[in-house]
Amino acid sequence: AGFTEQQEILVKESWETMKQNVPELSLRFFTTILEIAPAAKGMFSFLKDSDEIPQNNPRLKAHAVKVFKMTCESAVQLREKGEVVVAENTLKNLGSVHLKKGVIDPHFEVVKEALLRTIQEAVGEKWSEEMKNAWGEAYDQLAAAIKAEMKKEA
Ligand code: HEM
Ligand code: ISQ
Repeated sequence: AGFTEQQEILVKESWETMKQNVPELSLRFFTTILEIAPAAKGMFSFLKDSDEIPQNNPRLKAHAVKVFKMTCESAVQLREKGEVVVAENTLKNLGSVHLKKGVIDPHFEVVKEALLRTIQEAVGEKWSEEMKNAWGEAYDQLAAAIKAEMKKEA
């Protein structure tokens, strides 16, 4: 059973709510990634030289939002086409950036877990198993595309 309209709606609606609070959302996302994998800190250029996660850092916010937006777009494509298609240039860039930074497969599980926990906190009572599966599936398919590109370039 492919990605359903209901799943797409769950992803889109929760993102509409979450994006009204980008500063807090991006900070939570990042904090959670580092809680799960403290060693990931050194990978991010905007964190390297600070003791704590910088509040209100525009680059951090922009990056975090991109990850959410791309996962959201991935959900739309899954429903429309049954697969995730990332624009060729974007995918190439993502592949090479992540490869260069030393990202490996298990890191994708860390980011997934952090993404889901951040959403859970943000939406509160609206959180459900269905919402978790919808975001999780959209993320997994997007991650698979990036991983495949990384392998092509390695
Ligand atoms: C950079 C998205 C997974 C670590 C980026 C950028 C995007 C992005 C859009 C900016 C690329 C650019 O600068 O042109 C995603 C998405 C992911 C994902 C959509 C999963 C579906 C991961 C994972 C890690 C990671 C698993 C490992 C912890 C990084 C790092 C950078 C980066 C270190 C460079 C940040 C810097 O400029 O210092 N990612 N990413 N990403 N990502 Fe990811
Ligand atoms: C880049 N790639 C994956 C996850 C991220 C989280 C916050 C900021 C940038 C990111």
